[in-house]
Amino acid sequence: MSNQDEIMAPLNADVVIENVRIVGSTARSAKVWPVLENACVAWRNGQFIFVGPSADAPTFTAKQVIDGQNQWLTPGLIDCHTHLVYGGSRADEFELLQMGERYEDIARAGGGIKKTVAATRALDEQTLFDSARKRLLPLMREGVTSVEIKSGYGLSIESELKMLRVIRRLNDELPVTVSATCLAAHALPLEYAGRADDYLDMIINELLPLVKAENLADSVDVFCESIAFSAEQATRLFAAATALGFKVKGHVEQLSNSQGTEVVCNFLGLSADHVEYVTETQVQRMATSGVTAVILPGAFYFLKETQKPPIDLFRQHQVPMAIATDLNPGSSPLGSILMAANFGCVLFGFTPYEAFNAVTKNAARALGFENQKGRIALGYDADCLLWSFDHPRQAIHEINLHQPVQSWHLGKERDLI
Ligand code: DI6
Ligand code: FE
Repeated sequence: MSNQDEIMAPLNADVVIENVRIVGSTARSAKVWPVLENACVAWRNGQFIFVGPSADAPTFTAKQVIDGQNQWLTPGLIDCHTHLVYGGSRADEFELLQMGERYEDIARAGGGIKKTVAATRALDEQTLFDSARKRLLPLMREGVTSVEIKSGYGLSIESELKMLRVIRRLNDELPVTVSATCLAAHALPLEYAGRADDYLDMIINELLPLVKAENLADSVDVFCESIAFSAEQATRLFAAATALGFKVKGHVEQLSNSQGTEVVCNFLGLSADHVEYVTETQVQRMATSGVTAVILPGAFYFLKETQKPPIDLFRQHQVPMAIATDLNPGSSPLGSILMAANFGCVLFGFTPYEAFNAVTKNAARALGFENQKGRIALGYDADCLLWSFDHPRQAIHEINLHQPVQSWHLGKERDLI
């Protein structure tokens, strides 16, 4: 066959969507939405094989052709930081707090993370799976096609493995991509009170090799904070984790500056998360180390914090910013990525376009998916959403008023009723 014939031959596609508007991926500024009007996309085997103006589209032989009716097609949303697998509820503690009790007293009486650990340990794997599925579905209905989920409420070999198996099952049984993170270094379990280094030894010498052997996690995370683990301990953990081939990331500078950011940067980690107390020097380190800032406005809101992450510094030093829900039973019971994006705007000053990128391409980067997800582009996974709004900024502005009219994960249409 000559070259000419090859060009003329119709392209085989599974699905073609004609007549849509697409948010482009290169903007002139953080204020101007780049838009591709009259666009056409096509995919085969779960990956885009054409994205561009309809006028440039080749002829397709397609199993399904959809008229997009000039509606918007966006990439699937990505929630890159959640703790949505857990047992029990902490709504009773919220009630006590609102009635004037002090957080420290509640925690001392066995509340807080300890309470969630006890409740999570008590559940069998199936019950834990069912309750997590119930929390994941609302995110998916809103348009989430990739989500990161952490362990960290087991804090024992058996219970951490149970959580991680549930997380893998969510990936295997639901039409969503789940990135699994081992956060055994979330808090010190009661059995190890006063023996943080022994607990860390257990994670390093026993738990992580088992997690690796069963391929139960992609990354390892740590809560680096005065009330949790130190920068030295985080360094020890990351050295072991990277030696086993895990990617690393950290909960850092949330409540104080504990120098966790430097540790994430030293190990060229995926992301530094929370980062309310980060300094300009640390932001510069993040920029040169390619570390994404994951901003979690839900925890800031629920904890009634006042220290905001320095988003101007991230802009200035061109550190990509992602936004995530941090969905967890205590500090961020927030099951909406679009509301998290809205909080990023209202609480921290993101522009709606920055917030949109923060829950799509920058969130993909925070998971190491930057060449695969978060954009509607040639060769990328066909994770995409068709919406009926007039403009995507509406979904960031108007809380709980927008859901995709159609959604696809790896090229397959999802039915999420
Ligand atoms: N930072 C937080 O805000 C949460 N974990 C963490 O590392 C708290 C999680 C909880 O309260 O259950
Ligand atoms: Fe978190």
